[in-house]
Amino acid sequence: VDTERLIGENRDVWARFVPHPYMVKVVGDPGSLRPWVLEDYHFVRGAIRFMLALASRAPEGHLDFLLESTHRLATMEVPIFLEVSRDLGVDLGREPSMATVSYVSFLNHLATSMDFVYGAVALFAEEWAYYQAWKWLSGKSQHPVLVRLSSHWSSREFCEYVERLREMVEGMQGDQKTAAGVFRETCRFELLFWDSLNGPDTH
Ligand code: MP5
Repeated sequence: VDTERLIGENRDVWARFVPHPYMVKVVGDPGSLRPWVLEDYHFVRGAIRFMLALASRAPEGHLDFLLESTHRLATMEVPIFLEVSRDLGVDLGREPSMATVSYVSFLNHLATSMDFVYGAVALFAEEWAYYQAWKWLSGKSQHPVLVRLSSHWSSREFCEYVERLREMVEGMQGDQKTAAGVFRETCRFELLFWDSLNGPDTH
């Protein structure tokens, strides 16, 4: 699968969330990050299940990488949400928006009913999207919560992880047209996720 092409074909979508107007708002007013904390906590809990489902179908050579990646979410990212929710006073027990629910069920659907390569394409797309979004924010605010978050998703380690995902997808056989459809839908879900943070659904 040609990842350069996947990225190139979706520049219109990237342009709408790097930077997203919500991110721009957060730089000026870090308190407006509260709905994101709730939504992304639920997204990450769902992403853990997605990655486990994907791992269960992984070719032998990619199994350990997927398990390590899932473990990283559970042990490194989930604690960030617990910490940030305390700092900003967010109740993580509230229910997520339908944008988050549908994004997660889309990912789980891919992992359980399509060939491994297409789930891997979606995983690459969502991680790449986050790397781009938080790299944009990096250095733009001194607020400790924003520094904490952007230093995680724009770190060198995270960048290397996204590159490993890209290499995995690049090295796999798959139908480029189907991969392009999955990649684009994932990018559009990512955009919907950010858009909904500005909307009434999450409040
Ligand atoms: C990611 C995320 C990155 N946390 N939230 C959204 C909406 N998209 C992508 O994924 P991960 O697995 O948390 O690094």
